[in-house]
Amino acid sequence: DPALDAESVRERALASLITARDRTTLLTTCVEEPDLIAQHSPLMSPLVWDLAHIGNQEELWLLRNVGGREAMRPEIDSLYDAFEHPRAERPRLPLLPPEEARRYAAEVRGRALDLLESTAFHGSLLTEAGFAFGMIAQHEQQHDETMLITHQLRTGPQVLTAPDPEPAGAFTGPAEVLVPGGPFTMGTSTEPWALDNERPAHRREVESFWIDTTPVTNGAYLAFIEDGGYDDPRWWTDEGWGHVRRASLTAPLYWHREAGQWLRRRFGATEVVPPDEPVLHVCWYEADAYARWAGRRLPTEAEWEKAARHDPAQDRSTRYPWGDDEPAPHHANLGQRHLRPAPAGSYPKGESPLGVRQLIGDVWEWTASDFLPYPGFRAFPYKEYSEVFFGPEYKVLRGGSFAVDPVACRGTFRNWDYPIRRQIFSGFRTARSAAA
Ligand code: AVJ
Ligand code: FE
Repeated sequence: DPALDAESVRERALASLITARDRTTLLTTCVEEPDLIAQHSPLMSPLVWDLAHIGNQEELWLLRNVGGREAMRPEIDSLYDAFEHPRAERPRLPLLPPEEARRYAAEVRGRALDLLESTAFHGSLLTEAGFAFGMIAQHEQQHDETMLITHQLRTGPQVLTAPDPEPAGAFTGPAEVLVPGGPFTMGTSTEPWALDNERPAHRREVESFWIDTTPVTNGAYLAFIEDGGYDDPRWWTDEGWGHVRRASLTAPLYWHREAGQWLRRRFGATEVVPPDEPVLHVCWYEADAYARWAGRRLPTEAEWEKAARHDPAQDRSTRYPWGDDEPAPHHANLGQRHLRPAPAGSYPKGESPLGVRQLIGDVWEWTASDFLPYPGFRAFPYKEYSEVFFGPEYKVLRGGSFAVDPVACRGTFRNWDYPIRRQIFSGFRTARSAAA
């Protein structure tokens, strides 16, 4: 029944937009005005920029492109165009003050919800199955993750709290899982809200490989540190070694050693580094060096996706490691429900058919792969979402972190960043080829 179908698209779009705005509101009301305007790191925008940029993208794609409306405030467009002003410059722009930014985003949202009521979800690629609404909900959630990164960079007392994940008890399963070689389907042509870089579905050949059952833990990473890993050029690529020396890296971001203990700062609190938790805030070079030290390597992006989506019993790729059902709290640590990764080995109900855990949620996982288009890629709806970033400067991350909302996370979702970045919620797992 197409009428019923349209109703469920409308409901999902509405629920996703509301969830995103609730999160945005929380992240931009838990600090006072000076903290919204300040730049907490040259790597990040002031929070008030993200807020108005969220509204501006929603106005651009929903009100103007889908709805055919005139620009509400054409004079502000260039301020919130991410390509016109690098992040470091944004605090010096004549940005809308917090109250005005909030009002603008709310006005756009009111009109977008009216438009949602009258939109037909067929007949145009942009509105097919509610794509533009889903894209905008994902965009807002991506900036909610960005804003959470800014909160973590910010110094000062704790303003965000959340319950901890359930304790897991030490993981006693096998350390690694064999993924059989052969072709599998990578990417998607059917996921309605998948973004352009996840498309189209295509066959990919992968040789047999072993992959870690869980992400690499703080405890395992500490063994690398204590073995002198940061001082030994054998484990690093030339570029990685240059970077680790120049930047004087000695441990993951936010860690420091005090009275013989490793401590970390997390959203304004200082705590002992928990050994069973997936390591967080490492750059690609650190992940790659650790893997080499462990006698292993990072998985390629295709290997990661095969581990996450290939179901040997059905001989097909599923949407998530646990199957096709939407993520629920028992599957994965997503949505800023917790403000940290869950211990390695958590979420047995979220494991893949082969038994790989925590592929979705907890930490973004660095892969060995550069960010490149799939065969048959077509930029949609704008080439600045993905196309302009394709190339060897960016490495792909997979799986999403605790900070990612389910709407912006699936087995096909691709993220990317520079190999030096570590303010993002990044960790990794390792692999090795099965052929001896
Ligand atoms: C996909 C996370 C790399 O934040 O730069 C937000 C997402 N694109 N606004 C980013 C995005 C446009 C993007 N990443
Ligand atoms: Fe954006």
